[in-house]
Amino acid sequence: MPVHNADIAAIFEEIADLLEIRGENPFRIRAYRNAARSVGEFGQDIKSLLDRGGELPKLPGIGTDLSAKIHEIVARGTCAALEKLHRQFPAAITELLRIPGLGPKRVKLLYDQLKIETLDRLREAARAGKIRDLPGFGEKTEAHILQALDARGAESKRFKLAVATQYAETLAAYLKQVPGVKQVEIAGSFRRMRETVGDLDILVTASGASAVMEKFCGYDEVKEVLAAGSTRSSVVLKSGLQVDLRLMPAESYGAALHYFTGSKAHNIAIRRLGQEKGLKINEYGVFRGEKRVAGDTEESVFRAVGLPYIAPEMREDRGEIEAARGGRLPRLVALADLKGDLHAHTSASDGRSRVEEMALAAKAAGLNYLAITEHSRRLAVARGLDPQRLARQADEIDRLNEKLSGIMLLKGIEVDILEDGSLDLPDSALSRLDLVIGAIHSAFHLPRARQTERVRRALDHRYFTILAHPGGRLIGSREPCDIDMLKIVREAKARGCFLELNAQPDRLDLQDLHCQMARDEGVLVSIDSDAHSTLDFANLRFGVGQARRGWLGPDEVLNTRSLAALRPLLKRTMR
Ligand code: DGT
Ligand code: CA
Ligand code: CA
Repeated sequence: MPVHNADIAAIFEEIADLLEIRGENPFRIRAYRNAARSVGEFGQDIKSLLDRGGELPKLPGIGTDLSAKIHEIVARGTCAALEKLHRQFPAAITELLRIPGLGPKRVKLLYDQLKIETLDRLREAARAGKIRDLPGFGEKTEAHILQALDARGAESKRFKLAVATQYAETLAAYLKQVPGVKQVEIAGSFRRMRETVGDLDILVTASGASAVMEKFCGYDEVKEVLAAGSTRSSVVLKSGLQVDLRLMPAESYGAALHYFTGSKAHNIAIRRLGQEKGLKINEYGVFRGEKRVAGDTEESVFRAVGLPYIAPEMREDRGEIEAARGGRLPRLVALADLKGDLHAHTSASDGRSRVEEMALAAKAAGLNYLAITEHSRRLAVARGLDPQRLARQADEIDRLNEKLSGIMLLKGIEVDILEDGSLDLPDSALSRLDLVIGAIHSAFHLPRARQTERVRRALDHRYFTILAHPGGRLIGSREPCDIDMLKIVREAKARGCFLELNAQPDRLDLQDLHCQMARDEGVLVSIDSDAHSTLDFANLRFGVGQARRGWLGPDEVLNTRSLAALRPLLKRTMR
């Protein structure tokens, strides 16, 4: 049975949830949650690694006990610890925890008193007015629960890009080794690097005799085959992710790749261009009458309509066709352009690796510099730093820089922007740092004018350098703050400040349209991992994808600069 990192992570999360409902020791629960995150964010597929005879990588927060569990899960698809908990609680009960306002205590109460163990039962009970009488609930809570249940039903299931990547890359590797298979490409929103994908669209070419369709439908992880044909099949994986596979003749590969990469709006615009030239464009090729004139490569499709190649990330019909026609297509930033990372945590706050380990991992990821930016004291849950601890870390960084080679550490902080726009640490603590990243971690719901003014004041601060995750959203769980982003971009420009594009898979914040806005206004964007462990530098690729969707070129990204070129930009005196 194929088990992906995301599956292992889900099992650890479920164990943590069930332990929480049982009221277990918080440290034990936290250990499982950390392990889930550690595994979920690991850049390579653990099962494939073990299958190839490799060793289990040293993951942060995973000791002997959890390692054994990972081996067990990889081998059996589950583990005894979870099975034991399932004997005590129904599995579905953890779904109740996903309802906002329902913590473990309340879920336990619902279960003990009303035998509620599924979302359906919860809805019934709420409709029947049975929940309001439970201790600590009340009519208002009951109404909130009903609202939350309705909101859930309305939201269709999309997968975060990083999660989809785990499934997509393993499946593509599996398909590539089927005899006769030549090309395998994952098209659709995945190739356009959208922050979430609805389903995967995979394109394959193969020699005549290939059994690729049978192999696809027989893939161990398939839960349901929706359609099985000789050139087109659709399946649903156990994770719920749908995958469409199309087998195309080699001469149509480019046209098909273009068609299935989308977006639909971009395709329609290209097809219209073709019509103006008397061409018919579909997934099989570009035709003049009956005659095929292009379509073996994507380039040939663009060439047929008189355009240069347009990168997949730009294909949203947001002006890319006009830009291509006018010879104004930007050269987009690539992962290899990044020279450093300006946002990372260590075990001094809520990270899981030591400063030196982070430095070495950044170097191994091909970076020349790394800013250490812990949380500030206000964020107590993350063990934020006060001025004394910050000063001690600065000393440590100075010492490490003496001894490290090939990587330079910068001294920074991710300081909380308080509700009134002031910073959580005094000037005396900030003055010694190379850069100050400011972020909102509270009062997300201020009205637009106040939220905007709050950030504007923060930017005004003499030591402020980069606004971290400017929108404040968490994909799928927290809407962005209501803020006048154009105003913020302009205020940043006026002060020589920068905006971050945070590459964490559930942030990807700056959003693509705001990247374009920053570009138009001439504000540099810093693509940062916000790494909490040595593995998180792998997320930079998703940040780069988002930047490309926002049309950013290397010059428009702050951390493509060499350290020598960066330093003066960070200095307030130069602004
Ligand atoms: P998703 O899956 O919702 O994240 O988004 P996509 O873009 O992957 O959309 P999907 O899977 O429905 O279709 C894949 C691509 O196929 C889409 O990007 C463009 C192309 N496509 C689908 N339907 C149409 C259509 O009706 N007309 C044209 N021109 N292209 C289409
Ligand atoms: Ca799709
Ligand atoms: Ca599809």
